[in-house]
Amino acid sequence: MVLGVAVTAVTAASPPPKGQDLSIGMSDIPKKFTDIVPGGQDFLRRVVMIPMRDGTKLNTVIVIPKGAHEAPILLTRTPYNAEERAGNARSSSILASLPLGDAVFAQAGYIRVYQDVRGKYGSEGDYVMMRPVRGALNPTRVDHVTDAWDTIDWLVKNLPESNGKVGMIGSSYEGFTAAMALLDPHPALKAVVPESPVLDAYMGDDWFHYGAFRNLMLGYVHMQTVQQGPGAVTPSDTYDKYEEFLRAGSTGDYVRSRGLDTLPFITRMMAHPAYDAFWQGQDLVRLLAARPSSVPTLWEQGLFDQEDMWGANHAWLALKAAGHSSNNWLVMGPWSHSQVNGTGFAVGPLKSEGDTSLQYNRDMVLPFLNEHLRGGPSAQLARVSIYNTGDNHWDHLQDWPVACEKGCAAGLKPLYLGQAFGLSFAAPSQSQAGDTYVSDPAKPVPFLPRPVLDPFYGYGSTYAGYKPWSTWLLHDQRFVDGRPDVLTYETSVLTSPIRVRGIPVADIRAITTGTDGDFVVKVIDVYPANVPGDPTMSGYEMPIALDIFRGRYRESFDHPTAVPANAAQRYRFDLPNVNHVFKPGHRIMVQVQSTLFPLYDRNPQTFVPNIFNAKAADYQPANITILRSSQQPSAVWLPVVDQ
Ligand code: PG9
Repeated sequence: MVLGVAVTAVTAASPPPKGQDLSIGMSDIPKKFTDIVPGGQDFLRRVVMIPMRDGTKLNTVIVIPKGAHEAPILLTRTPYNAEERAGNARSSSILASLPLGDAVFAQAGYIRVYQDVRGKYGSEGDYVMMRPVRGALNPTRVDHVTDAWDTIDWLVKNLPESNGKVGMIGSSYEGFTAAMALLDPHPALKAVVPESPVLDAYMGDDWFHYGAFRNLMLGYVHMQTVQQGPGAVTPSDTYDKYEEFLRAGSTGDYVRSRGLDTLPFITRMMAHPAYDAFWQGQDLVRLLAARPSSVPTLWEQGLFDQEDMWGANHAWLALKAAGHSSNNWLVMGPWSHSQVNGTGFAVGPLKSEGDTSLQYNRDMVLPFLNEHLRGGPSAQLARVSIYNTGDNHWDHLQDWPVACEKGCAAGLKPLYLGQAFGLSFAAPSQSQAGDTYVSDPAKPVPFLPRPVLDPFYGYGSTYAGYKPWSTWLLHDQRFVDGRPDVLTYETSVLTSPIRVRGIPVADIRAITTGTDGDFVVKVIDVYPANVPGDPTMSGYEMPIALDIFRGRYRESFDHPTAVPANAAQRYRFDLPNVNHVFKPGHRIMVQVQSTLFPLYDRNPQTFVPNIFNAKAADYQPANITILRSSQQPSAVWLPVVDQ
């Protein structure tokens, strides 16, 4: 019984008058619906499955300008969903359809192709994270070298609109697949543009930096490898990744507690904490230098790439050392990771003169592709183009670095850590000098102000226009320079400019009471206390180069050794490229610390065989003394140039 509800009987009445039918059908979804794009489309979009030599078919989206004839092809091989990467299929114009970074190629009439790598999204086959080249690490018959070859072969035979010439382009993972094609290029592959390519993920790209593991990339592996399509964010009960990773214990404990040890690539990384044959065998920098191609290649590197700071510039240097500079060019711009695909007016607080991403795509990449895929005219590119982040313009150079240890136009100049936390180009004269801090793994130094959010998701990637992850390398370091475990050295206010153009080298001598430990070194441009017209930059401590080095690898990356407690040791490592001017009124600052958490895993500071599996008792505070005596000087070697 339903109390208080009047129930009216519904009776089968006579049908309503014509035009007033109130009844609903069985389904509002028609069996077939074809979109009508008003005004039609100025491009054709074909989605095809291209067969590879082992029979596996790869999902490929081909966007062809209507009426194309003798058009060059630009190919990107992606793990990020070709159908999405190729833009909006329902736009009326190719320009609105393709992603922003493709605009200049669309305008120039290129055929644009995006393909899912095997095992991802619409492609058949098995997905292997950064599938290594065939051989010891990859027993199958296929890799990105063969897949690129087979794809190009199919494209030139099946696209009557094309001129039979193919270029490859792509950033990050897509840069890696582009670079892979160079190991055995198809004869129709006429030019390649690897952009922030992941080439050595141990030394300075995504997974490790000089042996320190990048915790925050675990979420990326989770998303990429839980399933063929888009994956999910790692479940979390804690807003602040700092707190979450700290509470978990070791990185291995974090992984196991979330079931991530069932993801094969994560277990492979954990099984290879050192730079052993596993990492060396997939170091594309050395593979490319050992098998250099003659394909014209334009390497692109962001100067503030928070993910892949290593690949492009090291490939260029290695190919130059192998005698192959004549078909290799290098562009280094004021960009965070993959910013060349968006707009380039600024990176963090550093504003550029105009849209540097557009300048790069329009004035460098397009002429380069036109020269090699269309037969000219000559792009007249300088061998190296690098943005000058001090003077705010492009510098076009015939070589890089301009200043280096030997064989360059200028040498490196040591800027010594000095007494009273000063910095000086004069060598120290005191003996026994040093500065001590306690590095406590229970209180690691954050790499961004807390809360530190997931970099690839929600507010951690963008919050009210602020992009914490993509600009962290430029974050104002005032948030840590008062910490007792961060040593901050600085020059007095500069009265004349100091120009740096090359690769600074951190050269730290230190004593620790522990048996392992990390060193983070930052070179910072300190703005004047008052910047008229731009108060947000007043006193800003802007890093221009920083990195982390894991102490156990100071003698060898493949054979780690315990750091002898209480004995002076030297830690020497290259920092990222700089082309900068420290201006009058500014100061140069160097900071030294031992943690950069939770981006990098904590070193327990007790030598253990595998840091991924360190136990709670292994995490011990250590007294670290940075030496700055005449016998044991610490310095950052700067690539100082006159002009
Ligand atoms: N940096 C991303 C990546 C992560 C891991 C491996 C390869 C690439 C990317 O942007 O693609």
